[in-house]
Amino acid sequence: MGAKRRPGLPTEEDEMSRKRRIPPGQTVTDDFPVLHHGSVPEIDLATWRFRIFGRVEEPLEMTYDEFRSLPSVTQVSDFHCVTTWSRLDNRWEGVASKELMKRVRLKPEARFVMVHAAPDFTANLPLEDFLADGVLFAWAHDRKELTPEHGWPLRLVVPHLYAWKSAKWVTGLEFMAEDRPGFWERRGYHPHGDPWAEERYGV
Ligand SMILES: Nc1nc2c(c(=O)[nH]1)N[C@H]1C(S)=C(S)[C@@H](COP(=O)(O)O)O[C@H]1N2
Ligand SMILES: [Mo]
Repeated sequence: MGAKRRPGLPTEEDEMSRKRRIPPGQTVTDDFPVLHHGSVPEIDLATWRFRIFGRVEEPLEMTYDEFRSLPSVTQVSDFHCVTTWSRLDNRWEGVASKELMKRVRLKPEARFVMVHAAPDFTANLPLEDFLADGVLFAWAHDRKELTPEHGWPLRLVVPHLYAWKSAKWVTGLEFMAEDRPGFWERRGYHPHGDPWAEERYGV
């Protein structure tokens, strides 16, 4: 059924659907650029902790082994950096935000989350964006363990927002009643960062 495929050659339909996945003003790259503020932190798994605090009934602290033993998923998604490169079909492996949140009881007023990461990095998200499909804490990319420069031992992936929300070297989550700007948001980036609406800078 449908159009005949010549193996290895993309059909016109493939090209069209690929184009539909590229937000306005973005250009696809096959590389995996490394982008962050500061230098790659040195992380010791023995002392690494993931902390959940703020507007929660009980704060939570997890070791790396505990985090890695949570039920994991593999998800393929696109990655859009505000500096205009997009990388399609990234295969991430890790723990879905929804899975992690089965272990957390939020206070009723919790509506936003501040993602905390090394070195001194933060990114804010509305709860519904944090809990969206495709959001996960990843330790592997394209079947390989993350490299230090891409966020090993753990990074957040929020594929439906610009990649500055996808904090590398995550260390915890702070649940908040009110929104507060994170690292880039304080420096002029948009508080939300939807690539389809080109929420790049300012409000
Ligand atoms: N901890 C931390 N995470 C970060 C950043 C950062 O400066 N510090 N930069 C973000 C930005 S702007 C982008 S585009 C992506 C890039 O991820 P990559 O280096 O794996 O491509 O990481 C995001 N995560
Ligand atoms: Mo970015």
